[in-house]
Amino acid sequence: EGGFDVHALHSKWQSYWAEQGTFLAGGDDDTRPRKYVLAMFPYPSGDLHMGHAENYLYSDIVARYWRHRGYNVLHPIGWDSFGLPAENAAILRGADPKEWTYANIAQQRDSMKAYGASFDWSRVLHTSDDDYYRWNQWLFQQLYERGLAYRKDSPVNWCPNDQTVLANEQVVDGHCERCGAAVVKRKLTQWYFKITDYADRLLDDLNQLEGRWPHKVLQMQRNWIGRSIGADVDFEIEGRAEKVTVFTTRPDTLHGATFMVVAPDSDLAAELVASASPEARTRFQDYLEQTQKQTDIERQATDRPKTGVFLERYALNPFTGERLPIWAADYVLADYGHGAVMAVPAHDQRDLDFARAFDLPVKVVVDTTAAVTGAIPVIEVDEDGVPIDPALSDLDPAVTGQALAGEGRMVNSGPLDGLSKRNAIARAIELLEAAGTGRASKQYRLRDWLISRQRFWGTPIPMIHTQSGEIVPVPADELPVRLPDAAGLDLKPKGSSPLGAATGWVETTDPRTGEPALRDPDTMDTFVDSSWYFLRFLSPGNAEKAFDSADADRWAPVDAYIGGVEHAILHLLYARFITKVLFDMGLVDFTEPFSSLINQGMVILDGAKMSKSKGNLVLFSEELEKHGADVLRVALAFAGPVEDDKDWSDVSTTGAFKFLSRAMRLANEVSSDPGVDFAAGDATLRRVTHKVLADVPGLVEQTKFNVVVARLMELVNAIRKAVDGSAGAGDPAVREAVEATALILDLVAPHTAEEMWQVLGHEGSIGLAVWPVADPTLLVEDSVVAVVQIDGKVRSTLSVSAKISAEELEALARADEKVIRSLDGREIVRAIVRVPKVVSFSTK
Ligand code: ANZ
Repeated sequence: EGGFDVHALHSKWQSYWAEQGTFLAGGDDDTRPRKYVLAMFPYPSGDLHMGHAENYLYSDIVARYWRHRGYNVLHPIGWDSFGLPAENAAILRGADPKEWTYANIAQQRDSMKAYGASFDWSRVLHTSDDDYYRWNQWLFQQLYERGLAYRKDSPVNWCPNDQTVLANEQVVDGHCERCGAAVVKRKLTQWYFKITDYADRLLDDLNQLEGRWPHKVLQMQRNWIGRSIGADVDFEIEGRAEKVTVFTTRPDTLHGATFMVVAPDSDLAAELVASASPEARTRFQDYLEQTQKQTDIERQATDRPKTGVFLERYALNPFTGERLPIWAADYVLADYGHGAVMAVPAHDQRDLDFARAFDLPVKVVVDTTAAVTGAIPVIEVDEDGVPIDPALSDLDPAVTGQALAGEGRMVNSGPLDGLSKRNAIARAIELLEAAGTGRASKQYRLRDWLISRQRFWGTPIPMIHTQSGEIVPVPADELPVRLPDAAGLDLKPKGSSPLGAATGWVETTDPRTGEPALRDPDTMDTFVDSSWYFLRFLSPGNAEKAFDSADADRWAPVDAYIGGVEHAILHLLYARFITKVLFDMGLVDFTEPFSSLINQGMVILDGAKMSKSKGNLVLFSEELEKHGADVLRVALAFAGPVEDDKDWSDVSTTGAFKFLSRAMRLANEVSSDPGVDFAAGDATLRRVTHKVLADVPGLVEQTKFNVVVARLMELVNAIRKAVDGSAGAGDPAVREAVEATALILDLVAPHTAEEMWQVLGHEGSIGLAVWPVADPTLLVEDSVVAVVQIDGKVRSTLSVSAKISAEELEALARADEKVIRSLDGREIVRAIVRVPKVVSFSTK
């Protein structure tokens, strides 16, 4: 098939777009409706890879699509350029993280431009630029003023390899999200953002994203926030003035509590054991050390043997007054609920495993036999109307080792007896509240967001530690607090921030008194940078504000956000949180930042994830060099559904090249003039064209980009047939079809599309040409010829849709002129209809 000079074609149009500013978003006076399309911005660690190629292809398809529909589209790009990958790479190479970062950005920018993505290059931002990160500092201080940024001393996730703390969200299965080292706990004073204040809103507002975000992502966020509804119950402790409160989702089972368990690493455990025997104290200390070596995941694993130590103390059951021995065991976590549980071994598997390991009593308080046997629950009662314990020997958890967690009726539970689980929970809470020993309560798995990092390459925390130990904000007019020069600083991770050693930088004065003071040496988690960057794109270069609310009103929220599912929790949750804070500050008028979310699959090779270490990287820049952007883009778009993983070894660049050549050749063959009346063209080809024009918008909006390419391939085949057949290259329908091909092809292969458009005799960029609307009269289904017989003789023929119904066909036949004439007033007594081809009338 005839080829063309791929590289010349690409650079020609890339220069044209740059000169014309084709893809700059329209300004304030642009009256077109707006769309904000955003691809997750990249880290500048090394060159772009095929995952980026996929990401920016999809955002570009969506952006181009809305332009073709007459929208004013904003499709910006920037770099998430602070962070560990850059810093670690810089340490490895003995380079300045700044130089390394900006060199990578330059390289990535070249690749993106060579890819022909329709970005608005006038709005580029880098989070490591001081005119960006000063607004992180502003944001931090805004949160601080509202009590949403605070410091606390608590056990934190510590990566021994990166020598820095990690947010909960950055710990994956007990390991560092970045480097994979096993994460340990350390007690440190750190800065936190109070995301837990927003837990309910973050959870409830997910409902409004249903159908707009992938369901899987919504579910992951729900689980991460993890709201549990239950009760707090206060237990008196023998020999201790203060009560101990536990959180339980099953206050109905309080009569079945037979012991209490506290987290070994809680302050409570240390305090309770202080008055125990020396042997118990030693046992506890040993056990605590063992516990601290374990990750939360290990501690919660259900399949490991239960361990623990008795603290020689007793709690009193608020319902029964029974004495409950208090144990410390690692399956109870210090930072969930109150770090203590009432153990109900008959109905909780973890408690049962523990009770069986240490020979503690098991007391059944829910009769689950009905649920177990599937029978309708019948409560057996004695002559006083008191329910009799069911014969549970074959279900006794103490014997079977299986806790009875299911539904049932309360037994052995005094005033709760006979109630269902749900009613018993409500009743138990009423009783606790009346007695002042408990109350309804909610708990969340979500923890506050730990945002301070002991690393160099990030936003300095804009706070000052005074001599008197106070912490005060850096005055707003002194922002930004710029990073010092990295030269001369030891960036190697050592557990404290490298900035602490930058003497000239860290030493400052108390803004109130002028006395010597120290800057906070930590930097912010880079997820702070990315939590609001989509707003900065709206007001690029604004020196007065992070963003202008009027710009936000015009453009935001983001209409389509495109990126990998690996950001399902971290980034998206933080961006949602900050958006809600900005809403509460009155700076934006929406509460969710991303109206729709598109997750792409991964690009893999021979079934395996690509990675440098495996040596199976397909390099984006090399592929671009080999094939040019359009072939790559078509091949990727055609490779499969957006959300599926795509195996690069199955992706056909040859097929994509042939298809583009075929389309280009057709453009060269068209011999009618621009502006010719399409209506006079070949009807068969016109129908194919208009069907594609009618279907493609829906396909794009449902992100079925691979189907769009398939439909274009069909269209190109149909045109070829028409050109080589009776219609010929001069038929107006051929021009119409080739123009439609170019206009749709522009979504995936913009350079080729521009060239076709020019060859077809059009002025200006095809990227801004509005798509023609499909002509509904050309959209009738494929028609067939139906015959109408009257008393066995064919009297007429009808051209009808192949999908016509019997009723419609009969009605058409009865209304047909020829039929009416042939009937000549005779009455039809019988009609036999065989859709879509035959109608047979009988007359008297
Ligand atoms: C008594 C009980 C009886 C419980 C029963 C469950 C079943 P979720 O759903 O995850 O919120 N719990 C409370 N604090 C804990 C902690 N710090 N570490 C480990 N476990 C803790 O789980 C809530 C349940 O987990 C609570 O309800 C408590 O055990 C336990 F048949 O209380 B339950």
